[in-house]
Amino acid sequence: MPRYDLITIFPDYFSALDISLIGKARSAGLVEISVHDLREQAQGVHKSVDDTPYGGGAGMVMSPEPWGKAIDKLATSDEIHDLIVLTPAGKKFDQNMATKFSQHEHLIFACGRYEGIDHRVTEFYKSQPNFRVHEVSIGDYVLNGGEVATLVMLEAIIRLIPGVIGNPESLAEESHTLIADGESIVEYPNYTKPAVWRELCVPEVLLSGNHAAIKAYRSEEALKRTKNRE
Ligand code: 6GU
Repeated sequence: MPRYDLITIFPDYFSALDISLIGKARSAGLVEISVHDLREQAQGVHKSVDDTPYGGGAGMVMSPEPWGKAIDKLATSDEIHDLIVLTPAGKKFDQNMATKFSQHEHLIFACGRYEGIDHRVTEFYKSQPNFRVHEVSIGDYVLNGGEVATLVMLEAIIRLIPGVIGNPESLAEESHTLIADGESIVEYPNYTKPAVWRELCVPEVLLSGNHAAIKAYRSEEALKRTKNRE
């Protein structure tokens, strides 16, 4: 079963993982998620996890020592661990990345706060043979920390794990399904009953029962939507 370890100073963010599809996947034993409080690895009465930046500048930087301790506790020498460091400076997360991560057995999410984690943490784990390090961003905007980004990634990844979605056919038809060489297409528009709502009609072809015509119409609409997004 795939294992996901989350390291954060705000474990409460992850109560969302108890509900809906992810909550069900966890209780069904399809995935294992553990949340770890970084502060438990901090020293002293104040359990401080950050300090002022060398070289000066605004804000605080997360100290390497608590991170090293927290990550080491989750690792073994005979397995490969994918360490995902959440940072706005990382590689942009997309469906292709979600697919790859969904095939890995052990993901560790390092949720930094403030101005980020001391750079030596990524540098150190990149040098370790049992780690693959991925610096990931979920988009070109700044969040206060990696917690929400981790929730976004987990939602995209876990729904791809076999057995999590009841009808796997719905995965094949949805938006961002890869077609060729990294290209993806968004989904055609969907309609349900009633056939007329606020004087707006469902496209005739969808009521025709002509499956070939419906298929052609949907491909055309999907292509139009994909082009309009560029
Ligand atoms: Cl992963 N972290 C932060 N702090 N901000 C972000 C982000 C991550 N992705 C986009 N903005």
